[in-house]
Amino acid sequence: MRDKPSKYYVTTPIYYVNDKPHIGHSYTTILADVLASYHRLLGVPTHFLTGTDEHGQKVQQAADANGITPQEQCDQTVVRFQELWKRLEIKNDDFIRTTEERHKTVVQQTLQELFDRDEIYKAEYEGWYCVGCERFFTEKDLVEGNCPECGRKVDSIVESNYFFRMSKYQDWLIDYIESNPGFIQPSFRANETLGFLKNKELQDLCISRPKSRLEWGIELPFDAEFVTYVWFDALINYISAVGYKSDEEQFKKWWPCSTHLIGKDILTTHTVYWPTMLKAMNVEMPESIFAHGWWLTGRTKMSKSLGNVVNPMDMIDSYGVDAFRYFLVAEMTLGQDASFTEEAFVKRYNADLANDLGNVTNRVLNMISRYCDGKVPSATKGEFDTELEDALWKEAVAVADEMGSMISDMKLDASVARVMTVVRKINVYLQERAPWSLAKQEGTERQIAYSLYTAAECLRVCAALLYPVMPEKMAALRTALGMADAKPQLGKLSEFGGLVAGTEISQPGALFPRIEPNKVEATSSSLPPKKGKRERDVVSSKKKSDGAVASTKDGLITFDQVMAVNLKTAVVLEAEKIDGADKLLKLQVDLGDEKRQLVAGIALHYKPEELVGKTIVVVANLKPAKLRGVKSEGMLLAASLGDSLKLVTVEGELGPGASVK
Ligand code: ME8
Repeated sequence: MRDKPSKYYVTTPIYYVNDKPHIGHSYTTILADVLASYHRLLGVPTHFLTGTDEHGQKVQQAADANGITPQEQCDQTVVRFQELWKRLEIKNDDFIRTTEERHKTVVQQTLQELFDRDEIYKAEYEGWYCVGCERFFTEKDLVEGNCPECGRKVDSIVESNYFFRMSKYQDWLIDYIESNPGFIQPSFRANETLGFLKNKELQDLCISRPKSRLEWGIELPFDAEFVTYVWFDALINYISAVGYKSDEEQFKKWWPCSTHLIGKDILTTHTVYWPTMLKAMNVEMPESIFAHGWWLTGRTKMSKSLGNVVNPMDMIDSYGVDAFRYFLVAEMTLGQDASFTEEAFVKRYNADLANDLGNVTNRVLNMISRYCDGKVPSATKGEFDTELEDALWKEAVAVADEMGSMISDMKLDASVARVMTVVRKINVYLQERAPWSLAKQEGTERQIAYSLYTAAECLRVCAALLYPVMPEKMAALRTALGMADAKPQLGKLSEFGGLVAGTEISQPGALFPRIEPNKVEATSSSLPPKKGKRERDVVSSKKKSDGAVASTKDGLITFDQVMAVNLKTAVVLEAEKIDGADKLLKLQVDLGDEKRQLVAGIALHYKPEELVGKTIVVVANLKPAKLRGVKSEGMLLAASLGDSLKLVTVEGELGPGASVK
């Protein structure tokens, strides 16, 4: 593990309030939240800033289109960002709006100071302007006569404006980037900026807009005819929010920023404009600027202006916050682009969360219930071999130790993948150690206890490491494991013995219920279903008041009614007779993402030992009931004719949890 930093200050871009947020905005904000949470849990003083960029032409245009004032546009849209961050469990320490006085004052003071020092001057400008990017370009910059950034049409403009002497910092900036390899990350983005700086003469930056063209902005303190260029205003949020020119102590505490997280679309503004502005202001450089890739729809960037965005609220409604956060972090290799499809979401959810993590959680908790009276067992070694347990714990410690460097190297997706390998190893370990077989032998209580304690300890480590990504579910898992504090302390992870023997565990229910992939295919291609679609699919059949599914007058049922029955394959793990009930067998079955107990009236047709290992078909959404006082959580399917009865099975190797349609 690397040394802990003495403090951690992370920022997201401040988002334009011209439209509602989409998955791209959620992604950057979730990444920042994961990083902030990770550092907080390590005990590092942490500050996480996000906010909204409320000035400029885009906001003015949106307001005009909506028939409201720009301030109304800001006030109405900012709420949508704030609400989404709340739903996404984002724990930012501050939220800055650039229309706030605390920000506007700092921007004006900065402008005045730079103007007084001749870092800003007035000149007549002739050039090309892109409204979309809100940037000026020279004739040479244009690509086939269009904006070199977004490809849209540019307008010819001649006007007086104020300029920041950015060009004089060109050599300094090249040198700074070259001598600080971690400053722009990933390194290929540093090369991109260097390529730009080395191949082109840097121009001075136009930092004003005449009010005759745009009124919505911060007025220049030295010329009331002009407002500030939105980027010059916006970038300053990173320091105005932490006390620059207003609270020296706070500013010293947090600045320089540890990581400015941005999308690759705003690389130039952050790696050329911002460092040169800071240099002119005599303010220290941020430690790093990390540019991630784009979420694409097909091959195109998901963006508000292209209208191909996925609404995060729909995804949360359908699949829950934690699953959504997990997918975004796990699916995109940080720095690269990734394509968003709901099919990919469901695939990863079922594989990683329902099958691996959900399954191992159920197995560990169920076995502790069954073999250890529902209490965390004590782990005392004895006359038995603990090689498997030692190896498993070593793996958990290794991943806990590697986490620090993976986080500081911004390998968030890789760190999640690494934790999942341990989750899978716990599953493999349980299969190998087979506590259920040990339970059939005499005098194995201590070994079973040691085995389940080790598995639960490793699960505790995984839950702690995944906590920053899935705070709700991992808190639930920790509570289920009997941990008093729902929040983990990451510094103490590698000490064996975190779980307290004798503490009662609880059953959290299915943490990650499996999603039926064919439901998704039926409802969408790449975009998510409308609000609550998945839930609606499952419960859409007409119900009578007594809860029975109604059939139509002709005795036929609808397709929806058939689809309301959730049939799944299950593997029989254990089977035994029930005392005093000749016809009944009690089965323990594996449903892929959970274990269940079934009671089935098949004792006259099958011996218990014949059933173990068979793949059967089970009604998985049947209300639990008690048969002869024994709980049954589902029903198996069997075909009968006369006296004979045969279980419904599936052909070939499908395994548990497959949906039967
Ligand atoms: O640029 N994939 O605001 P903005 C991934 N106000 N991330 C995406 C994305 C996508 N398809 N689309 C947007 C601005 N983002 C300025 C920033 S900062 C001083 C001023 C994310 O609302 C990504 O973080 O256009 C990107 O940089 C940001 O949203 C742009 O948000």
